[in-house]
Amino acid sequence: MTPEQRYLFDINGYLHIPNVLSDSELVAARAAVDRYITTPADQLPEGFSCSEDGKYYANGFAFDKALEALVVHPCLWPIIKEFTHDRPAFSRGTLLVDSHKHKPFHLHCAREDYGWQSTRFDTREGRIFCDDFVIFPYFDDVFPGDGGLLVVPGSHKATFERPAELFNNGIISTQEDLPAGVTNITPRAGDAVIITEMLVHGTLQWNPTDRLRRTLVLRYRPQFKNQPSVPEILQDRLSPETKELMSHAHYNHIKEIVKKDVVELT
Ligand SMILES: O=C(O)CCC(=O)C(=O)O
Repeated sequence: MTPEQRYLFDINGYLHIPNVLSDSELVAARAAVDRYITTPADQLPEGFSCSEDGKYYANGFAFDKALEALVVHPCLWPIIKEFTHDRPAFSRGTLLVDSHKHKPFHLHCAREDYGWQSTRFDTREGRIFCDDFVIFPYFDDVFPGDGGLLVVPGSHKATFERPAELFNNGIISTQEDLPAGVTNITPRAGDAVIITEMLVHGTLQWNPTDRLRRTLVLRYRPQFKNQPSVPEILQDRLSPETKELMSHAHYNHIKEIVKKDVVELT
């Protein structure tokens, strides 16, 4: 993690990293995403399915090695290790497909939904610690005016309750309604966005009718807090490195993958 990334994540609670995926990684990832979302439901392998509203594709990360590799992408791996103080675990990775037919997601965060004890953000020994964070690698361009991810920068450090009526009660449908203090993030295909679940976030309505907003929702926790939630049936598809990363482990245990600067899936 670079000093610039650490500084920005500390003050904002999120980080937008451009060009995480190379051109060939993006092409392979997009092909895998296309294949998942165009496969008829009754022909999908066990463990893969789409929600009724067509927005969430279960276990998208495990559908293809091009997607599984993103879980430990070399641009992200140092950050995953830092945030967990070298005790990382991956809990799940849904494929999110947002279209103009889907409703926007009201502003929310783990602290508001589950209480302040549920999630922590801290800095120690010159490093950031987060016990619940999400990485979104983007497969499509998002341009200003399109809609998509909203954040309230700095809200991960809030010590007061967010007044219910602030930010239009957390329901922000259009760009025109965007209140001061709320930011719309517009990543390009191949970029990644990282947020702590303590950050207040939501979405704007996706406006384009000819383009989708597709991203993986990759969720991480420290290994001693992790409750792996990937179904048993998918275990055989996964590389040993991913399985080790998903495993629950003691506070003092150092996983073999953590000893690596770069993790290659075997
Ligand atoms: O659609 C998005 O980009 C954000 C999704 C979200 O807020 C969530 O999964 O909690």
